[in-house]
Amino acid sequence: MGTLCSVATTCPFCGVGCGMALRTEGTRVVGIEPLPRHRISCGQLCAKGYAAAQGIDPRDRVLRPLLRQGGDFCETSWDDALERVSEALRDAVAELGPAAAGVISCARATNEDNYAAQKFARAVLQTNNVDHCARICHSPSVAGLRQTLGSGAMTNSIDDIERADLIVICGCDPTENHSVLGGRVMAAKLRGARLLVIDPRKTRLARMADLHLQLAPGTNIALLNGLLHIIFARGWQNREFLEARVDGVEAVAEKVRDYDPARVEAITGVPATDLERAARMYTEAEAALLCYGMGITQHTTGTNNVMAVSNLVLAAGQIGRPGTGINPLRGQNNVQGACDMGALPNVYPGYQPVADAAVRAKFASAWGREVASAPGLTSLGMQKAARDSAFRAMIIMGEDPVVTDPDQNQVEAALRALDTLVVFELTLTETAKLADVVLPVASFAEKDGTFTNCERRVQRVRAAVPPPGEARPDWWILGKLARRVAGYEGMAYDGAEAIFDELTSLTPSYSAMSYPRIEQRGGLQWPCDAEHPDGTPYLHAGRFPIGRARMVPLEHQGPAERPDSEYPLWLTTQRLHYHYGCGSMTRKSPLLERETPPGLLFIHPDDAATHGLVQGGGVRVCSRRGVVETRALISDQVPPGLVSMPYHFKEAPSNQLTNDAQDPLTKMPELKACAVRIEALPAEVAPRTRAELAQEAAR
Ligand SMILES: Nc1nc2c(c(=O)[nH]1)N[C@H]1C(S)=C(S)[C@@H](COP(=O)(O)OP(=O)(O)OC[C@H]3O[C@@H](n4cnc5c(=O)[nH]c(N)nc54)[C@H](O)[C@@H]3O)O[C@H]1N2
Ligand SMILES: Nc1nc2c(c(=O)[nH]1)N[C@H]1C(S)=C(S)[C@@H](COP(=O)(O)OP(=O)(O)OC[C@H]3O[C@@H](n4cnc5c(=O)[nH]c(N)nc54)[C@H](O)[C@@H]3O)O[C@H]1N2
Ligand code: SF4
Ligand SMILES: [Mo]
Repeated sequence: MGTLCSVATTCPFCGVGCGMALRTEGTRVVGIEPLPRHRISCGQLCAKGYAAAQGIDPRDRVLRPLLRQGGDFCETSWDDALERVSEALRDAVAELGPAAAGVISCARATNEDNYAAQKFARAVLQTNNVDHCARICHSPSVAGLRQTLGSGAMTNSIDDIERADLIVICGCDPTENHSVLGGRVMAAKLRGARLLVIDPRKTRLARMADLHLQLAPGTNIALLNGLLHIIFARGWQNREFLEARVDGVEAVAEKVRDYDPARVEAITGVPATDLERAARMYTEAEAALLCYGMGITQHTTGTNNVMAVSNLVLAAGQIGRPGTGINPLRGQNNVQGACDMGALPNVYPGYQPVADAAVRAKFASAWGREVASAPGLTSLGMQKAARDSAFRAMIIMGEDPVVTDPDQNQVEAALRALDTLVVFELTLTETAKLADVVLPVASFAEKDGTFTNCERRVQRVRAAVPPPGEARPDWWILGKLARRVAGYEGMAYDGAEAIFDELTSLTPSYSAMSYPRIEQRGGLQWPCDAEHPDGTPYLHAGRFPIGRARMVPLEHQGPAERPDSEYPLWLTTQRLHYHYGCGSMTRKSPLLERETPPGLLFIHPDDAATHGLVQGGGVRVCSRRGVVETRALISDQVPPGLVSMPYHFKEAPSNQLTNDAQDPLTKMPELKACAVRIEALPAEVAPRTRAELAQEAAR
């Protein structure tokens, strides 16, 4: 028996960033313990955190580089695999230019890995084709809040939940998805804070709330304009704040005149009296903390939805103080960091624009390589270009788009159309199964680095055990490829800290950070620079990064696809507490796996009765794009006319059905609203999995 050790690190699942200790025995992680003195989690973890060791168990991992041979994979050496990948990348670029290759980075990996991914795309492939899952997550927050406030991150800190007398939860479900943060919201409510929830579903917090505005899916702008209508009509706006710090107030006041409570009730289904109560609660609060999530961003109007939330926050002046703010709850453990590191097609690290020639010159000189000036393609843009034969080689560093991107059949068609698909993964996901080369990567427990949580806090990740088999950190692989593809030695790092030191020198908001300082301070929140050496717990205290904030007049538009006679129900998609993303890690835990069936459809009792569905009965769900069979979960969590599916289950993938119609500015697809029809399966027929349905279709 090896000696038991304990290594402090950060949870690899959601953006709360709980602290955990990995208990190791020899070269294995044998258990997870909470850290009682951790800055955020204070000794708590949710069920996923406790199951993290099972998610990375070596028995289920890719251990050696794999090469496709016909329908199978065979193991090969690193030397051979790296040579194949570099050859494919060189060929794609030689044939069609740098725009024919690209990298999908990973919001689950470290800042050091993400910095390396965008540097590889920009300095080695010389393209801005680099993107990651923020595209289909909070890209509208990055774009919308940059326009209105100058920064797209959470303005306040998780601790501010305790400083608010009103908490507004709009289009997010934190007890399930940011569980330790959600627990603090419940505690705040129990000690007397008021709670306002805006969500089409009756979430756990909606049931506890002082007021729940149960709006129809995709009617956010109408609802928020309706609240502003009341606020301006009653003179409840924060005049002093608006005069001192905000532009564009008049145009918005003018626009929202059209959104009287009766009209807004007709569009959203929310009673006019509740709108009035909500407007009063929000403007009367001493300190109102607003959190929002995917219910706001995952729409074809995502960026406008975000700006509509921002209008409300500014009108009430609920920003720039402790206990207030506009807080997009960033989802993945390191999605804030992946954005900060510039794993996006239009910005370098620290949101320095690709369009700015001085910025390009700064990076070209720091890296000693020419860089591309054209903005790159987004993740779905690269897929589209692949289907159009204009894009040839893709590296996917730890995402599972076959399960997690909208319109699964189109995603598969794009990945099959590539000359070469390279996937860096822990396990053989549905996406990895389509790859030409799979490269084994080290998990969070097997590498050093940092994650940036949702409140902009950069925290340490520490290697507790060696990677299993021949797995290596993502940055190591990219460094080796850089040498082979372009003879570039500028990525031959000897460890994660060297990368961190390089990235802080080029990312102004990280400039006063270092591993020792992060260690000393229990994490550092950006901006952390000469002016704020100890970091910044809340943003926009005296001024906005753009000087004065902007309010923007917006018109309600509604989802791209709506129910009709053929597809009469709304479908929305959601998460479940016990599973994470594509499920590739959480579904390896028998403890988590026993908590849910492998796929389900939430449906209201009235709709279930109309369709002859019984509790747990099989149901077929069809949209214009695909078919799924699963089991019904009859519940008043959803209102009549709306059904909801989680997206974690490859057996019953909701992304067979979803619509990839996109927000014009950010290319965010409409994952939260499309039209479906359902039919009950006969009692003796079990739902078929996606693989079974596909086999039958192929016959
Ligand atoms: N257990 C678990 N936790 C996770 C994840 C996971 O997969 N599993 N994923 C992580 C990631 S990547 C993310 S981004 C976060 C996401 O966390 P959340 O933002 O909480 O994500 P969702 O559950 O997808 O959607 C939130 C809510 O939006 C509501 N909604 C749908 N349409 C509308 C609308 O038009 N208006 C409004 N106001 N609300 C609407 C839904 O009913 C749902 O309750 O969670 C993170 N945490
Ligand atoms: N219908 C519907 N679809 C959705 C959503 C929705 O609400 N509804 N939400 C969307 C959102 S918000 C998001 S963020 C996406 C998430 O979509 P994905 O990013 O595809 O989801 P994850 O499950 O987080 O997949 C990450 C993969 O990274 C691997 N991984 C973990 N750590 C590392 C590492 O260090 N290096 C590497 N190379 N790999 C690693 C894991 O094994 C896992 O397979 O899904 C989106 N899809
Ligand atoms: S709340 Fe998020 S960070 Fe905390 S343990 Fe759960 S999954 Fe991990
Ligand atoms: Mo996300």
